[in-house]
Amino acid sequence: MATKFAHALTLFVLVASMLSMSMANKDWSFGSNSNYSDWWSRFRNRHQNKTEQEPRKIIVGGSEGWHFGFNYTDWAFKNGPFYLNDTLVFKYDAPNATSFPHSVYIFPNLWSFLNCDVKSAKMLANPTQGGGEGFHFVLNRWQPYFFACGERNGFHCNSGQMKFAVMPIIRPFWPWP
Ligand SMILES: *[C@@H]1O[C@H](CO)[C@@H](O)[C@H](O)[C@H]1NC(C)=O
Ligand SMILES: *[C@@H]1O[C@H](CO)[C@@H](O)[C@H](O)[C@H]1NC(C)=O
Ligand SMILES: *[C@@H]1O[C@H](CO)[C@@H](O)[C@H](O)[C@H]1NC(C)=O
Ligand SMILES: *[C@@H]1O[C@H](CO)[C@@H](O)[C@H](O)[C@H]1NC(C)=O
Ligand SMILES: *[C@@H]1O[C@H](CO)[C@@H](O)[C@H](O)[C@H]1NC(C)=O
Ligand SMILES: [Cu+2]
Repeated sequence: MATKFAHALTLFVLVASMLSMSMANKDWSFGSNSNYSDWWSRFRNRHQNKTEQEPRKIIVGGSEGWHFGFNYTDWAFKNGPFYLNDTLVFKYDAPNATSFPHSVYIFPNLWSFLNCDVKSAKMLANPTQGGGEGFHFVLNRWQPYFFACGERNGFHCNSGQMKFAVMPIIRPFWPWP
C-alpha cells in the first residue's frame, strides 16, 4: 500500500510538472519575458494560422510504434502535452509465428493502472486492430486516460513498459508561440 501511494504521488508530481512546464515554456502567463504588445499581436494573428490549432494525429511511440520494452511513460512525457480531440494512433503488427500479439486496453482508474490489473480494464483494440493505418483513439474528454497493452495478463504492461497515462488539456484559442 505504501509503494502504491508512492507511485501515485510520483505520477501526480509528473503530471503536475508536465502541466506547469508546458505553461511556463509556452509563455502562457504575462510573466517577465512577455509584454502586452506581444500578447496582442499573438491575439490578432490567431486567425492567420489555423493549421497549428487543429487536433493532431499522434503515433504512440513515434517510429517505434507499440511494442514490448519501449518506455511509453517517457515517450508520453516528452511528447506532451496532448490536447482535447487529439488522436492517438496505436500501430502494431498482427501476430504471426514469430511475433507476439499486442492490444490496447484502458484502465478505469489510477490504481488498476499502477497494478496493471488488466482484468478490470476494458479492451479497446484486439491484436489484429493495430495493422495498416493503426488503431485510432480520440482524446475527446477532459479526463485522465490510462492505456496499456493487455497481453499475457499484465506482463506486457508491467515488465514490457507498455503503459502510459495522458491528461488532455484544452487547446488555447490562439497559436502558442
Ligand atoms: C514587446 O514585444 C514586442 C513584440 O514582440 C517587441 O517589439 C518589444 O520590443 C517588446 N518590448 C519589451 C519592453 O520587451
Ligand atoms: C503555420 O503553422 C504551420 C504548422 O506549425 C507552419 O508550418 C507554418 O509555417 C505556419 N505558417 C505561418 C504563416 O506562420
Ligand atoms: C521510463 O521513463 C520514466 C520517465 O522518464 C522514468 O522515470 C523511468 O525510470 C523509466 N523506466 C525505465 C524502466 O527505464
Ligand atoms: C472536439 O470534437 C467534438 C466533436 O467534433 C466537438 O464537439 C468539440 O467541440 C471538440 N472539442 C474541442 C475542445 O475542440
Ligand atoms: C512476423 O512479424 C514480424 C514483425 O511484425 C515481421 O518482421 C516478420 O517478418 C513476420 N514473419 C512472418 C513469417 O511473416
Ligand atoms: Cu504487448
